Amino acid sequence: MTSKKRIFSGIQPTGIIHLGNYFGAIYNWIQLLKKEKDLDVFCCIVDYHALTVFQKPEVLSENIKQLAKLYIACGLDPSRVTIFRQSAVPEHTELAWLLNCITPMAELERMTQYKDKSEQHKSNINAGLFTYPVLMAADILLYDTDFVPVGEDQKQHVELARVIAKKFNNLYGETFKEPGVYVNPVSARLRALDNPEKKMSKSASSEYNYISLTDTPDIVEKKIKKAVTDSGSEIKYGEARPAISNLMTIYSLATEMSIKDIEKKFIGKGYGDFKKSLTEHLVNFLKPIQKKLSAIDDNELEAILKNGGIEARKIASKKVAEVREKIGL
Ligand code: AQP
Repeated sequence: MTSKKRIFSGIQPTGIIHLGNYFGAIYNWIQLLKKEKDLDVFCCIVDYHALTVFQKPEVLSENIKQLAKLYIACGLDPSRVTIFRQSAVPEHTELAWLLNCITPMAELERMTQYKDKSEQHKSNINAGLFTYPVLMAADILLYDTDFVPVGEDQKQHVELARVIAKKFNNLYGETFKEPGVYVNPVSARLRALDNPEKKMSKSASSEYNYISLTDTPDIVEKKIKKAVTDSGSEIKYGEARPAISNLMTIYSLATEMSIKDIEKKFIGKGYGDFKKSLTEHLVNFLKPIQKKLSAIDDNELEAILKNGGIEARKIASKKVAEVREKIGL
């Protein structure tokens, strides 16, 4: 096992990533990297997970490339982190099968994301959607991960990975590290701009649900203008005011201003002023990411992904060999 602390996390290439994916996941990976110099970080493009919802092949391959570029454009330095495609490391699916055979159905039936996604995709409730958390457990456990930084919606899946690790260790002897979970309380769950009852989601049916990292200034302006607000007109944070509180959270994340300071700044002003200012800050926030994104070369990206896959496989293949031996295969 590694002496360095290791983190593993991934994002599905199911669309262009949004502010929720950025602040709920990527931002935390970067902060952890800044805080701890001696950290081993695995940033995966979980393309097998994406297949639990039908993806058009040409769109999927574009989304995989775009997500890898966005990782880099957001500040993940390929010389410090391992960026790779899940499908480039076959040990993920091999371990998933082995773990499937010790995972109780009842545990999977409790998963809220399975229930939500089955509700959203009634015509395609496939077995992969049901066993998705086992593949995610395999992703995490393959690398002796110390902790997994995720948004709130994925917390239950990381907890299941712990349960599966414990069960395997009890049956076959100490093999897997039980991973911890890290959820940033401020950005744990950014809500949809068009419905604060729902979370921001890249595969939402309306583009007014989210701000993508590639949205142009015009689109950001249009989306923020259309974003729903609560009754009343005050810029005040509170549980009874989920829509404006969500926009204030986004404001705070993009500007690093505290909620209190934002409230003070907008005393006596209305939603119009607030939205105009939020738009300006978001455009400025996205500008450097988009600039960096447009400068990434396709061939260079391919080399980064290839190398990432080779590095990941070195660790994953050792772990699977150990597991096979313990099981008696
Ligand atoms: N709204 C959100 N707020 C905070 N964090 C979020 N995450 C997702 N949505 C929010 C976090 O982003 C990481 C990557 O998520 P994912 O792509 O693996 O799948 P997801 O959680 O299902 O995200 P989406 O955007 O809703 O994708 P689709 O539409 O394909 O289902 C995770 O750490 C997640 O917690």
